[in-house]
Amino acid sequence: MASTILSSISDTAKSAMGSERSKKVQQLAAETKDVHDKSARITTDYGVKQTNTDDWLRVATEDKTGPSLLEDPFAREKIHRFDHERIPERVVHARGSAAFGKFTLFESASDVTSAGVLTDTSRETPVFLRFSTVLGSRGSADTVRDVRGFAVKFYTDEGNWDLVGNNIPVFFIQDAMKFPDVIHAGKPEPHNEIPQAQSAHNNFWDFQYMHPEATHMFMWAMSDRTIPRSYRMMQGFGVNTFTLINDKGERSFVKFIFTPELGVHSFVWDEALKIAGQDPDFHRKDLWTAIESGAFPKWKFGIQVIPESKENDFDFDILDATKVWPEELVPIRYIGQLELNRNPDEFFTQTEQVAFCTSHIVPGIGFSDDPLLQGRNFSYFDTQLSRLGINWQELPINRPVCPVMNHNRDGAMRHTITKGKVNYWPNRFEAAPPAKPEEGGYLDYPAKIAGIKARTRSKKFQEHINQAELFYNSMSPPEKAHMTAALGFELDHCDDPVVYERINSRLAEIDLSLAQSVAEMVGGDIPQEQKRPKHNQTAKGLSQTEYAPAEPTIATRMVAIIIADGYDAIAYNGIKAALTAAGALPFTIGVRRNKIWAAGEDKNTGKGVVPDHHLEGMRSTMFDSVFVPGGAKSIETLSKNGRAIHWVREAFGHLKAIGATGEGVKFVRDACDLPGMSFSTSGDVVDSYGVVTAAKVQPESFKEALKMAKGAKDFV
Ligand code: HDD
Repeated sequence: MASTILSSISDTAKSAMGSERSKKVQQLAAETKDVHDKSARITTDYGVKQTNTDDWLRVATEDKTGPSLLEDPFAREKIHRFDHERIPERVVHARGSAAFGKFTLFESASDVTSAGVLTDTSRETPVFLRFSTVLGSRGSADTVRDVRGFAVKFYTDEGNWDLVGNNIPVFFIQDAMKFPDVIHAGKPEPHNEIPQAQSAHNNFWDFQYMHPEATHMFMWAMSDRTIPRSYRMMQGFGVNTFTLINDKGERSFVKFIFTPELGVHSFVWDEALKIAGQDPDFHRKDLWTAIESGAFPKWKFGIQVIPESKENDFDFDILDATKVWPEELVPIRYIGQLELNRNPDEFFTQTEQVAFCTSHIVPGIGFSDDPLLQGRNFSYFDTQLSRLGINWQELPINRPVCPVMNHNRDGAMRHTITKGKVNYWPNRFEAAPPAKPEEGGYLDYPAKIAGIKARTRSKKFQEHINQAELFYNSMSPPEKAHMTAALGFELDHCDDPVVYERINSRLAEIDLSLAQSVAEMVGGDIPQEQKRPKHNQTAKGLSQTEYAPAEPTIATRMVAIIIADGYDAIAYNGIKAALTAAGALPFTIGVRRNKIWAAGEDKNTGKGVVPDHHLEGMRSTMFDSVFVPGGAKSIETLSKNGRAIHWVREAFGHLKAIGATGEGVKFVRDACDLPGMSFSTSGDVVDSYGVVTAAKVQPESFKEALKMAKGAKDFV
């Protein structure tokens, strides 16, 4: 599908993309070669032009092919390079896709931090953002139920700041030392390497039960957040507690949040399941094509700040990564915007080789004693060694845009050549001294520490269920229904009764009716009592229904217009033009990909329409909406086509906006005529459950229904 969208990109969008040349993009340009350069010729890696790269040098006669010669340096180099192409994939978050962009501020946070990137409103800080799934390997599918990574590298004037977050604000564990356990339990099981990219298996759920601290996070994992419609429609959270230090040397605790301009939207589970097979690259393509077409995704950037003096004012520990800071207690202050506006030039050297480290912070930002963050600060740095080698920070994508100078030297694949007679400090030349604070040197906050050396966590780290209940209570009824179904699906894939029975009992600590519904579905004793008194509180900002965009929009939404010979050209062209004008992406789906002819169109003089796809090549799951224009002959053909009927029925089942005109109205009604379903037929426009049909084209009503696509989904 990507290629079709790309071919329709306007020149304006292309030139807008070309103009996005941040400091980082310019730096990379100097390192970039263009394979399409007409003067380029194939050379060996050592620069010798080659005349033949297809035939190994061998001893041969006209009628006999003799042995290949080991002496052929060209053949050996080519095979040798190929043999070593792979590097270890990331041990988690192996599958991802990324883009370049910029970060700008509309409000300075100088009251709480001295960091230039968070105070200088005139700056444009280049960023590289990598999205990922967690559990699957590099070749797994995009739309599986999983947490999504949201890792941002800010190339600031004071050095790289890496904010390595997720699309969920909490985590499974409190202490980094448990990370290998939680990941081993989630990844394919060790004896048979099954299942791939799934949390629906015994070991994952066994771990969840054994670690009550994971309860809050597994409730998020069972929510719609883990089946996002698009990377462009997810929030991003730094998760861990960091600190900010201002010019006066005052310190506060902080959490970082990104909220998408397009709102937070998800698939329904059946769509996600099907797309995983139908188009495993769905999210990757979605991001790529949105950026290529000039529809740059944007997020508001916010901070939640707690002054040091209030550190102990909460009934949870603010350093516990399994807890959110409810917005009623700590409001989000939105101060900036992140925009993605440029796709990478090459996947491996950029998206694969980018390496993030939570330990990479810049002056004005600090760590906290969050025990998960402390361990992460060791792990990321360490993992890059096995993935990329000791000089990984010299790789183009990882290099800062500000000067780098120090006395670190050598190591495999060192690129930088540092001139001079000394490689240590202090030295007799005073060469490359440390920076003074007034020169922008990083100042460690002089925190007072006292305690007993022990393997323990503080008392407030012991409570695990309050926020799990808070999250569940805060869901809308459809979101609760989706969570119940998600738990039903996941535990159905666990065949060890002890696993699902224990989870049923854990759920009874959160909400008895949830536990009962799940137990009913998955088996085991039905819990009979609420195992912990409920607090019945809710908090804002947890339900994704709260993140509808301020201005509802259909921009970048994909609409399939289904036609066969004899379609109504006025209705077809009308809806296509209206959708395009509103920034949506209409696609023509024909009964074949060869030309389709409109009603009354003369095949000798007419142009016909070449559809983007045919009905068997795509599925309704890949679109946000389906539209069927009238035309007696077209509808007669479609009515006899099982796949066409399935398209509409399936879109209806997935609660998508469906539109039709003229004869298409009856076709849609018949296809959607499910038991218990009724349509209001008053007036011209029929509008029920997101289905809009009209005798004539009614683009406005259809667009409204499409804007409400998520609203329609809320009827489940
Ligand atoms: Fe992690 C990768 C996010 C806890 C150890 N993590 C990784 C990536 C993201 C996160 C988005 C992919 C980065 C990329 O695109 O290259 N991780 C998180 C979040 C966590 C978290 C939000 C909880 C707050 N991680 C965590 C812990 C540890 C790790 C506690 C180890 C103690 N994470 C890693 C890693 C990875 C990684 C093994 C694999 C590849 C990499 O680092 O660069 O070191």
